[in-house]
Formats: sequence, structure tokens, C-alpha cells
Amino acid sequence: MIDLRSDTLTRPTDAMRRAMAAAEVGDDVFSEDPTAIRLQEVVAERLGKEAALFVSSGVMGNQLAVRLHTRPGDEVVCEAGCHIANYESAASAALWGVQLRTVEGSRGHLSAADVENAIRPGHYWEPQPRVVALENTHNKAGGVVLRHPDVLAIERVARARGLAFHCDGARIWNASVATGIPERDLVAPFDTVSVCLSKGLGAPVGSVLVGPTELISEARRYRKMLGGGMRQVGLLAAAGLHALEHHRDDLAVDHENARRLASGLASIRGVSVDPDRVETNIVMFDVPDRAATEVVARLKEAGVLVAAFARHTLRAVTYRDLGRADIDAALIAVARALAA
Ligand code: TLP
Repeated sequence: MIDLRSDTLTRPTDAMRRAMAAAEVGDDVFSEDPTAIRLQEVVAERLGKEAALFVSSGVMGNQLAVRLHTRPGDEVVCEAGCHIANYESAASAALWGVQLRTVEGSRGHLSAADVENAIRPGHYWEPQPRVVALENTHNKAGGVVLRHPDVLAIERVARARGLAFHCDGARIWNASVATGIPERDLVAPFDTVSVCLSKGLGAPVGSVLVGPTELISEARRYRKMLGGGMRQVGLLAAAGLHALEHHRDDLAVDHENARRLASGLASIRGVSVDPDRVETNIVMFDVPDRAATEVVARLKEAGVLVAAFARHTLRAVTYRDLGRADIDAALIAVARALAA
């Protein structure tokens, strides 16, 4: 089976498992796990922020940020296709009493004017806008890298209106590798950033929330409330440290493989995709004449797993466990399956 459903499918390498086994550990609820502390320092430093907190998942990182920047009755301004609005089980509403003001972007991109128009004046009868949240890379838009000048212009709007600025940087590493812009520069405009170690970087578990020391201390408390205070978590933090040191630069290979996949898919009848739009490791492709769910089932029989993302849209994601030969084999299987 060639599994293209997500880059979350990466498995820890032998070297990573050795690093995990050798990790020095302590009780992280007492802030005494040296490996977790080290990971937090490394990520804070790499992202140019004061402090960092290891969390169980990208969802937890984002939701802690939503909590930090809002109170019940407040509003988050975000792009309509973003993860916070679509794939977090309505956590912002369910946990924090917060409403999302979703703004339709163009392939994941929002302009400063889009954001400005979406920020309400703040009359007491309105939801109170408190934070603008962007996603880089933008998953549902197909691994799109946000344009940095747009981000800076949106920051100006948010600041002028007194709003906080959060980045869902689950795949910020991919954005950095694709653009050559260091991660710390990409996230400099944001107050808080949530990054994932468990996607293309290949750690089995874990994300990190970064931001100002005061906010991160508060986040530690909310993490505890959610049951996210973990004990000898250095075992997992060691995997993250190993991934950052040894896997980050390899993301360029995933991006090449994604382009190769998209170019191959573009030549298959019944598939519509523009390979020039593939910027990182995510390929969104359309099957205009078929239901995406039917294609998922058909490809599964042919030995290829992809995910349905809309009625006629599928997602395939490349990651470090898949080589060029797997991509070529997947393309042959897809072509056969769709011809049948
Ligand atoms: N995304 C998953 C699915 O939930 C869609 C995937 O397979 O891509 N932000 C972004 C931009 C994400 O893509 C994801 C995971 C998360 C946050 C959440 O991360 P986890 O799964 O660690 O909670």
C-alpha cells in the first residue's frame, strides 16, 4: 500500500528511536524534564520567540492560542479553509465560547483589505474581534505558502485594530524550505505560533506553541486543564529534537516528490491538477467527473491511499517514508485504476 493520506503517517526512524530511548527525563508537570526543556529552548530560539511549550498536538497548540487571545463572546478572524475552522471539532466554540469569523481567501491567501473588512467595529452588541489567525503553509489550499508581504500587511491591520496575531505553523518548516526564508523571519510578525513536529519532520507525536513568556506561562495552565500536563515527556521531546536536527532539510525531497506526483497526475485522464501550483508537499487534485469518495475506494483497491477533501477533490501528501519509486508506482496504479 502506498499511503498518501497525510505526512502525519511518518514513522520514527531507528536513529530517532535510539534518541528517544536515550533521553534524559523528569516530571514535566514540575517543569523538570530536561529534554522537554531543551526542546522548548531550541524551538523558541529557532522561531525567535521568548518562550515555548511542548504540547500533544497541533490542535492543542492552536486551541491554547485561541484561549490565550480571547474570552467567551470574542471572535477569531481566519481564512475559511483553515484548520482551526474545519478540522478541530469546533473546539473554539465548544471549549472557549469563541466564534470564528471565516473569510473566503483566494487559494488560502487573504489580503489586508479582506481582513480589515472582516474586523467588526466592536460595538458591544457584536462579537468582539480579538485575534487574526493565519495558516502557513495552508493545508486545504494545497500546501500553499503565504506571501510574506501579505502577512506583514495583515499584521499592520491587526495591530492598528488592537488584535493579536496567531500563526498555525503546523508546516512552517515546509514554508521555510520552499522559500529559503528562515522560520524565524516567517513568524516574526506573529504573537503566537503553533508548529508541528509530527508531520513532515517525522516525530511520532508533538507540537510546540511559542510566544511571549507571560502568555506561554498561562498556556501551561490551560494545557493542564485540558489534561495535557504530561510526565516523562522527554521521550517524545527527544524525537522532536532529533527531527529538527536531522530531518528538516529533507523536506525539500518531499516537495520534489509532490511536484513529480502532480506532474504525473496531470497527464492522467479524468484528473485535473496544475503542477505549477504545488509549492510544498501537498497535492490537491480534482476528479471533476467522479465522486471523490468513489475514487478513494477505487484507488485503495489499486494499492494507493489518498484522502477525499471535497466532493470532487482529493489530497495526496508526500513525506519522508515515501521515495521517488513509491511516487512512480502510485502514478501507475492511479492511471490503471481510473482507466478501468
Ligand atoms: N492536519 C491533518 C488533518 O487534521 C487534516 C492532516 O492530515 O493534514 N494545523 C494544520 C495546518 C494541520 O494540517 C493539522 C493537521 C493541524 C493543525 C493539527 O495537528 P494535529 O493532528 O497534531 O492535532
